[in-house]
Amino acid sequence: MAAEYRNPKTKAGNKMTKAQSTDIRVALFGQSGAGKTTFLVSYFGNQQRHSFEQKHGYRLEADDVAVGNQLLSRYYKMECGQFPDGTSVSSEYKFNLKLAGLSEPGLHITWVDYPGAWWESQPKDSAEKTSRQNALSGLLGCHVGLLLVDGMQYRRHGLSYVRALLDQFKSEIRRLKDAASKVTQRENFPQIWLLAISKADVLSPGTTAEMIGKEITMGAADQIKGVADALDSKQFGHQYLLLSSAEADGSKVLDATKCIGFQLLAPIALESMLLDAVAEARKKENGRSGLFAKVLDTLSSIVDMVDSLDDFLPPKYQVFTKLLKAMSIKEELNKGASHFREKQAAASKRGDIIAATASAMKAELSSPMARKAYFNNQA
Ligand SMILES: Nc1nc2c(ncn2[C@@H]2O[C@H](COP(=O)(O)OP(=O)(O)O)[C@@H](O)[C@H]2O)c(=O)[nH]1
Ligand SMILES: [Mg+2]
Repeated sequence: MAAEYRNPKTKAGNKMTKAQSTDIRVALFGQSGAGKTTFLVSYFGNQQRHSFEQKHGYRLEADDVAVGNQLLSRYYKMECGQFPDGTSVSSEYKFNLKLAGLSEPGLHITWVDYPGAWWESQPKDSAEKTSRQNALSGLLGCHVGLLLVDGMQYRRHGLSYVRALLDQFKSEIRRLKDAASKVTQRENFPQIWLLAISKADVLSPGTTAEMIGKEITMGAADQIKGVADALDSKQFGHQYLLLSSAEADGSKVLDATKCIGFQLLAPIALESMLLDAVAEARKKENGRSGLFAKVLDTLSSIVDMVDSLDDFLPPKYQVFTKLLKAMSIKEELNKGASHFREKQAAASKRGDIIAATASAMKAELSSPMARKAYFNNQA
């Protein structure tokens, strides 16, 4: 990984077209049946709704209209009680986050779905082998990895399920790394990881991400370390998120609009990138003045330091410099969501897309949903 950081002057942002700027790439992993397909359908379906925009001040649109329509028709089936049919192909889904009152998207979010069935079997023919290779190159370069922990299995089998899942995931990561080393010169797996408990609607009421996060951190410490080592990521196992795509009763959807955790993903990803940059700066400056690390560490007063911040961001984060800087201006999250939504509206009025996006993200992080559904055991 270190080699990637050696030339901080390479400003990836200069080469990017507008559409590619600030595209958060998230890799979605989970065994088959864990809820990936349903998640992607509901993620888009719920966040493109008019009532969502009214409340949150932004909405998602699909970058490709045809893909959006296809996801929507599956979402409307969910509204009629039906979970989407399974799929076994890997796909990329690109969404634009549109802030109310602004015509350009503030952020792009691309999901790379990696079929769980691929963990469990060898490619059945050369076509599948090729599509696995393509999926692999899509995974490389993702900023964030999300591993789904099936909430239903967790409720039934507890930690023994989690331990087995993590061991299986470790083996899959090792296989992927071997495959990646054959096609590219260096692997570039995400460094930031979230463990997401899917189907959170089936957990007993009152369950929080903190409760589950602490249980897994203690009860599966050895398996977490195994995956972290395989990924070469110190981050793995620190962040936990509750996700639910709908309220359901067995295989019937009761309410497709009752989802949990979705709107936290983009802000958590951005905040994690910022903290990752802090850690990187600290490593680099070890034994030197430590000025930049200190400045970043307080997450404050870096208003005039955009270019300097750039020097400390790994190239794949550099397109986010301005947005990360706006996110980092210290402002207590306990000011509450409505404070940040007002700031978002004011920024939109000025046409300041970066400030508006940062405020929209901070509103989510300071919401009651974040306190219930998100836990970082390092914070
Ligand atoms: N209660 C509940 N069940 C879910 C949820 N998401 C998925 N499921 C169930 O899990 C099954 C498998 O989900 P699917 O998205 O196809 O999993 P995938 O194989 O990971 O893509 C669905 O058919 C539903 O029965 C959820 O949010 N809540
Ligand atoms: Mg699926």
